[in-house]
Amino acid sequence: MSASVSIPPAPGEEGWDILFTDARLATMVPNGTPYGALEGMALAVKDGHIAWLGPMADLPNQSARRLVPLEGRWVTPGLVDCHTHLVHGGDRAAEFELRLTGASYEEIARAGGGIASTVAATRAADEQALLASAGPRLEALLSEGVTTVEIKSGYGLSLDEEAKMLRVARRLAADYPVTVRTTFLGAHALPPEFEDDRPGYVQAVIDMLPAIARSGLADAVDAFCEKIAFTPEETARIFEAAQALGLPVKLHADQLSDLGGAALAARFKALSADHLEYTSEEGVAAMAAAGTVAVILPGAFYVLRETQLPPIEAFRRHGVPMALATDCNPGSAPLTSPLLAMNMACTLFRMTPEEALAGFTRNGALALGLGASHGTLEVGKAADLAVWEVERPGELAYRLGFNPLLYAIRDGRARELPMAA
Ligand code: DI6
Ligand code: FE
Repeated sequence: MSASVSIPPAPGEEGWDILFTDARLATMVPNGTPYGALEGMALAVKDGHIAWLGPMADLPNQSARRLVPLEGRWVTPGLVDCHTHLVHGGDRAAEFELRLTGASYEEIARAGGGIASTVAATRAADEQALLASAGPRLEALLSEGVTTVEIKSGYGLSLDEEAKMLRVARRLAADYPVTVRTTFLGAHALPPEFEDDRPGYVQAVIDMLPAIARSGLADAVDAFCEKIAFTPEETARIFEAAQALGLPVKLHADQLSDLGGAALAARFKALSADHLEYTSEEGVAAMAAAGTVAVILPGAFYVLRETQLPPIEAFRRHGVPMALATDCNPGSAPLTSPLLAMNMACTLFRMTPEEALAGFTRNGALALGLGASHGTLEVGKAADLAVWEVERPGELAYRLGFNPLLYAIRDGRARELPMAA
């Protein structure tokens, strides 16, 4: 077998860039087998895409510039972290301590701490400083196999400051081996200059949208629909404006109370509704009908010591795809470990390890509108792969604080290929 693949390409003949042999693939393509698993497989990469995938015995006589024998190791799609607030100034460690002495997230937010304190720190930081502070957080995600990440604005709360955050997110995409999708979250909180003028700020967000759309800095628009943030009516106005500009929407919905956020997201055919602890059966049904993905965020649930469980069983019954994400943010989820998020989803929410991995691959991609190009191992999709030193894929959700990633490949490129022949 290896003789047939080590022949260099003849002049004019295009060979593969990389050929992985003897792999176990968790394709995450629903094929009746857990994890869409296929064993004894080869996978070839060409021009950043999966060019061929099949049993070793069927491997065509095709040259490859690099041969990587995997010796039975498991390969999953590169992980997709579809909900983060990775770019922000400062931290909220002091607030963490306050909460430990009894103050609630809502009390802190109402007293001007919480998101508002991160807004002040983010406004005070220049792009270079934001880039420098986001870098290590992004590195932590990459070290656990993330190849696609969504990054929200939402701590700037003016056109210039939101654009600054989004530019930093785009810079991260240029500086690191990761695909970045950006989301404009102007409707995250009231900035201090609009403290007593909610309608004024909602209008200001609507007025920011055309410039945001023109700039190409945002791939989607999000809002925080909650008693401590924006009402369903305000959210709907912002979504109408976003849709008129051709921007898809997503929503922080039903995290702390049931405001009908899931149904609202569904009404706008949102890519996703996120959090969803308080979502009703009607909300779940509306999401199913609209094709809106449920993004489950166990990190925030854990940190805020919430007790209301998201309706996982209802999502299953209605066939709503469940994505999973870190929600990496300085307040409710200072979490940069997708593997720990998978464990939390299983331990706290009784999701299965397979659902947890689907949440960080196939369904994470769906939540970003990238279902056609990312999230599964299939010919034609991006060659985004993670290679793991595990005996079975369920181990990814099983351990706490242990990282079995050998290496990740994004668009067919690795920072290093330790086992390259
Ligand atoms: N929900 C969240 O999980 C984050 N924002 C939001 O709307 C929390 C943001 C923060 O506390 O800084
Ligand atoms: Fe969030």
